[in-house]
Amino acid sequence: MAALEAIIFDVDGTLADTERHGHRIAFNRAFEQFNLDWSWDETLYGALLATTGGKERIKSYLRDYRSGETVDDDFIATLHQTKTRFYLEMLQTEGIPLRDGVRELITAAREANILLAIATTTTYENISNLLIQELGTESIHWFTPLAAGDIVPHKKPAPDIYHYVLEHSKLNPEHCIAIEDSYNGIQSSLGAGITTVITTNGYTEHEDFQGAALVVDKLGTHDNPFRVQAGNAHGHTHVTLDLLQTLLS
Ligand code: XBP
Ligand code: MG
Repeated sequence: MAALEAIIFDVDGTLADTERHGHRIAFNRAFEQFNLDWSWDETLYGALLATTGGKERIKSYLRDYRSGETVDDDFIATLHQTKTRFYLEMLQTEGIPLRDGVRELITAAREANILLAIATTTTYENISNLLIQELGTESIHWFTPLAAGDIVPHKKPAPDIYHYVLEHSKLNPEHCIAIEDSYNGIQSSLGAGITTVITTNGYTEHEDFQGAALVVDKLGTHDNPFRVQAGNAHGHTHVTLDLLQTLLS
């Protein structure tokens, strides 16, 4: 039996529901700021999520929906910096809460000396500020490494970001569990050989999660149990360290 040594969390859609009312709004505010007549409604944004990474998402939008319009990479980078500024402003003024059960699982892992790490496509400041806002200033040091954004050449679904985490923590994938919310996320974690639990959200609930150890609608808590969408929860009502250990065995 492989002992559970680490939990590696995705961020967007997993730790918090950041996409629909967070990133999407920030992109639209940036487009307005630059007087662009681009507007991403909730449905269009769902389709655009097929591409991970904000700069990459803007490029795929131009390619697929605005043929004939060309902008250079420097402009996209500037536009994206503005989007990040709006996103951070939203985090500070409105806040984006952690999903049900996230705080409890992180607390339990810390008490049991299970290593915590982050493997995300989003910009570093987006995750560091979310953590500070929701879990306090010290919490950015709880995750080693906190791997984010352009730190690797290829974003999810490539496995690079999980390989980075494994390399930097000197962990063997057999002892890790990844928690993800999307098709692109699980392609990335499974690509690095890591057992993966999926916690779905409105944008991802109908995606293909072939290969997941378990698919649930939230991590859940004792009082707010998850709904199992695929896999065997072994009698558990929410995601606990015991359940994660059982899924590794
Ligand atoms: C998350 C993303 C991110 C955010 C935007 O993917 O794709 O791009 O939507 O973040 P995952 P940035 O949850 O699979 O890591 O604009 O900072 O890139
Ligand atoms: Mg995600």
